[in-house]
Amino acid sequence: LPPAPTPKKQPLPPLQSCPQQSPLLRGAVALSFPQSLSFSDVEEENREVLSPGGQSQPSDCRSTQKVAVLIPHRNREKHLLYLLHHLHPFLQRQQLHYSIYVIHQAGDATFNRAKLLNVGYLEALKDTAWDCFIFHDVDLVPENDRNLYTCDLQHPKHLVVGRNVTGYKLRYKGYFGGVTAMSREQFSRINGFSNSYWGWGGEDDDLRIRVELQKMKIVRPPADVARYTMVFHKRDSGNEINNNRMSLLRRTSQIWRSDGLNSCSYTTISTQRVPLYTNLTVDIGHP
Ligand code: UD2
Ligand code: MN
Repeated sequence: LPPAPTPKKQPLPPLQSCPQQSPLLRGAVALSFPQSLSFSDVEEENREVLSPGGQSQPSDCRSTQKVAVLIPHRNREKHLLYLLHHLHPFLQRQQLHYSIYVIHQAGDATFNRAKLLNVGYLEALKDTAWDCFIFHDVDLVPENDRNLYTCDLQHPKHLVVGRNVTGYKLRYKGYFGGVTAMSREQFSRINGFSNSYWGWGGEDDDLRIRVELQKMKIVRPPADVARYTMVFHKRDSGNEINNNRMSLLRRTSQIWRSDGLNSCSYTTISTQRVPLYTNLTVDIGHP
């Protein structure tokens, strides 16, 4: 008998780009925060779609951007749970190729949100050449899936116009806190965040100054879309108000070139690829 012909592997046709507007969007959705929700419930909800480390991509089209969501974290497990519960389906409805990174500050030295986000950017790029980064507070849950978690390639984007706790009004002109989206290139152009803001406040204004120094503008989605629910919390211990922030802010234009991504020193203690996210536990030092 002649040898059986080896079956030729049919090459898969290249995936088409996803449509400009995802057909899965629902607009404003009612958010729920069930008391009894657990991490295994949320894992179960997403079992079919997630790869380890909280990564997903649409199965039938190619996402226009690859997006890394970076969440600075310490001691806010319940907030993290609610955010993951809402964010995974939200990002999937937007047909994004994405991954969620939680950057966990080890130890009990003063918290440093901005430095953790720099670490997240540097570490996430070791996995994939992400196009777009979403810098995301753990306690803010987006209310409307037309608030797209993609980057504007011209200008940094501020995604939080309004929050339930402030009557859905922009806090002040130039406000740039909470959730922001910057392309890989935009963030590297401004040398990332400052590493020098220990404790609460100022780091978001510093980021705005860096953006303005590069002659970029801050763009925002329409107010009826850029709405968030902030899960109630008090000021954390270990994140006391930074009384030094005003004097730091006066020096941003002189020091941004040498204080940022290029001076961010830290030690990675562990990288865990759990089902819902990649957890980076890092020692970022102290003030
Ligand atoms: C505002 C900004 C926030 C940041 C902060 C000042 C909004 C919606 N948010 O948040 O982006 O500029 O002021 O630094 O305007 N965190 C922990 N554990 C801690 C402390 C902080 O995980 O012990 C993380 C967590 O992701 C939290 C974020 O840091 O959401 C900001 O801290 P916050 O929520 O206490 O500050 P808030 O709500 O005034
Ligand atoms: Mn908050």
